[in-house]
Amino acid sequence: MPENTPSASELRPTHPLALAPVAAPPASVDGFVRRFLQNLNFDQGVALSTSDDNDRYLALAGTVRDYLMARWLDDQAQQSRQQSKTVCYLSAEYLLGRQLDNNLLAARLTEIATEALAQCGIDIDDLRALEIEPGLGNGGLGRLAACFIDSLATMSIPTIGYGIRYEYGIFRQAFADGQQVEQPDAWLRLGSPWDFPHPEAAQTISFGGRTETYDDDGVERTRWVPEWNVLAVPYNMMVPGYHNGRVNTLRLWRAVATNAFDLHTFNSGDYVASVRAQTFAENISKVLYPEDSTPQGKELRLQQQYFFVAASIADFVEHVLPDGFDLTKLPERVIFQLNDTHPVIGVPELMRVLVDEKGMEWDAAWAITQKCFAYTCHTLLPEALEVWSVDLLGRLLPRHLEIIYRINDAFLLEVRERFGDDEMLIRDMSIIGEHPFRSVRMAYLATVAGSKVNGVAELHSQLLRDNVLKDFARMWPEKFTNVTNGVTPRRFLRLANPELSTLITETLGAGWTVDLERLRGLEAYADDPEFRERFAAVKAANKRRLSRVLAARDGTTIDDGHLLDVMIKRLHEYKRQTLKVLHIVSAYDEIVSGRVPVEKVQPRTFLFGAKAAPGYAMAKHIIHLINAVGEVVNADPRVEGRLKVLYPSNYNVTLAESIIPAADLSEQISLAGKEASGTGNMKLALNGALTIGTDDGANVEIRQLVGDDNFFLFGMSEPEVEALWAEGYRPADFYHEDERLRRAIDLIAAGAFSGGDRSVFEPLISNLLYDDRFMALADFGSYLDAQERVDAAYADQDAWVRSAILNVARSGFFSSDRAMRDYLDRIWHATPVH
Ligand code: 26V
Repeated sequence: MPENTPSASELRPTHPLALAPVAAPPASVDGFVRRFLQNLNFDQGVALSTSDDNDRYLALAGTVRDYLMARWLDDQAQQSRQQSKTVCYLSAEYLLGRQLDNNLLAARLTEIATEALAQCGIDIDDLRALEIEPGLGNGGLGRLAACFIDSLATMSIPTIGYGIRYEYGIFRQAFADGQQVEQPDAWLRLGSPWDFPHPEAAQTISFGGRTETYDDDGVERTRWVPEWNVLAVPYNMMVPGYHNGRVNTLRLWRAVATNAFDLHTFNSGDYVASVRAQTFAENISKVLYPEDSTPQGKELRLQQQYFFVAASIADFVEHVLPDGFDLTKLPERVIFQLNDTHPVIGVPELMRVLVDEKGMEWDAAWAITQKCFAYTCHTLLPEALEVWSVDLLGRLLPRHLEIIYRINDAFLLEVRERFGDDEMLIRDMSIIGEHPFRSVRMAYLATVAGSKVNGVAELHSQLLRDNVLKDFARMWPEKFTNVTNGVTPRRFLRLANPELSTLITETLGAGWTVDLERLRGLEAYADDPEFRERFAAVKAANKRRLSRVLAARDGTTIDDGHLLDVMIKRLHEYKRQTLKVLHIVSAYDEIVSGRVPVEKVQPRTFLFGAKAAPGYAMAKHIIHLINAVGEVVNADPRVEGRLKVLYPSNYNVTLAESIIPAADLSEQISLAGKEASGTGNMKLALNGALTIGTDDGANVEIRQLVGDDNFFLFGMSEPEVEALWAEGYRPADFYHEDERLRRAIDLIAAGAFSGGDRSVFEPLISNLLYDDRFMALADFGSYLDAQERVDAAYADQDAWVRSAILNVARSGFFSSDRAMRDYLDRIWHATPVH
């Protein structure tokens, strides 16, 4: 290179175009067509005439992205300039659902894009159908994270969602002979137009090794000497706000082997072993763990957790904060929200960064750390509370274990000061548990470290304070708060239910999409015959739409006049899909035994959607039973098609968007005190389904809001559940005392749904009769009575539609926008930046 040629980094742009900010393409049909064809030609490398649907989908996605890009670049630049606080949502899961429609809607491009493609001879619906949803979550917790980032963008809150870019998301479910089989979810197979890799912003994440102390100018300090590391490469996704021009960022990390990886093996000549070791490192972001309640203590899972949290903290400190930022001011600039315990290893990580890397005093670092984290708990099941064996944690993250010990020592001193030397209490509250093995209790660590701890519905937060975390609540009552969950009205009403949305907008005006309390205005129309008729017509149209979707994928249909009764959620014993099956079997038994004349039966379609964790044997038996019952009931001529059981496989966000608007009845039948909140319950009520439910999770608040007349309550309350346990629960007693229950169970046990083979469902039956941890039998009678009330209510269509309208009108509270306002007021104290 000649001496005086400037290096690339010294070059400064002089061309006027290079100085101007990026501009969005013109928001017109012509502008869209031009950009779309450009993307097709130059990005996909095909002509319109030779392109296939996937090329076109990718070009369309690219075009939408181009429109959002200017705002995104702007908002990212602003993020590092501004002095305001950023919400960093740390979540191992984001169950996003399809992106295309949401992004078109947010950018007000739906009509333009539809028309532009039509002018290119393309039906946009054909392309919509191609998108594989990123299923980077298990269920409620992951979907909640997706709703929250949508609301935060819509409310112009500076936010970064941090998580993991799993190469394989939640497995695809198929059925073979009625039993679940899992298939890998290769969602990236056809390209991923919605994210951008940024290898230049990669972080090196270390593992293993040992710690050592050293002398730093007379001060003894500790450092971590790790054994191996992996690169975390960020992939950025756009999170556009609704009609506000804001685009926030979801930053998902992918594990890539470092070049320096295992140089030792490499140099020793074992090239193949060294390459194999690299793939080992890349396994970290390979697959989402499909268990959603029983942590298995698997090393790879802990690697995932540390991997994404360490990368996120480093990213924020090094790339988002300005150079030379005074870290004592960190709490003014960030709140790290811990979505359950999965990111809690971030607590000792931030301590390590502040103390070991930045040279801060322990106490100062701890004061900062406590202000920077807040913790949301999403469960009540004791077996779902995550613990890591000290052994494993010490091996993988030796420095973090030391830090956790020191946090615990200081904390237990505080406990002694407060409550005296009560050794039982010390043992109960210690972050380190001793039985059945020495372990770190992550929920306790989060509670000790967090500025706030919240549950996700009123009842859940109450039970956290009274049971699960009661000693901590006694120590720090002001730390505990509630934020009832919410769902985004953009995806789950505006997009999923366009006809109802149109009806609402015609009735109330357009503002409801960002101010859901306005739905209250519909109350005035609940008694208006014309409005009722239109509302009922929308529901009927949505049922026909769902019927077409099911026909296309499974060849099943929903018949006119059927009450659509849906139970859509993960398969778990506490959610009690079994109770639902027992109801179906009982209704079937009434018909075939001639006790109820078939023409008296209210036609109903029972629709299930549920995946079971692959290792959860009992859940898999229940899936098998649902399918087996469906096969018999659907085929029995004596039923005359009045009962129908549908179980479309692979329930996901996309399918939910078809089912929810069509539903009449929402099954929320968990044992009281077990479902932290539920969010499907909110989506269904918001779309005009009536709930049959226990007093559990957010059902409590739904019932309070919609009113007892518009909700079918049944079952024991949480205190009644406690009382029955205390008294000694014997499920077989209920079996003997309730004839309908006995007949239903006997029918299954006799092999009526297994070709006469009594062994098939034996494990399930004995579990119910002799264990029944979730008291399905105790609530059965009350459940059946409530179902009779449902049938009676449905017979009066006018009254039913009225109730459905009132459910919509009174569900505004369940917007995730409201939930975000609650987090902002009670926990985050961040403000919008417009
Ligand atoms: C737990 C685990 C355990 C280890 C393996 C992987 C894994 C993945 C996820 C989870 C979280 C389960 C907790 C959860 O999803 N809770 C649900 O959170 C919803 C949102 O707050 C709430 O509506 C549901 O009631 C609650 O069950």
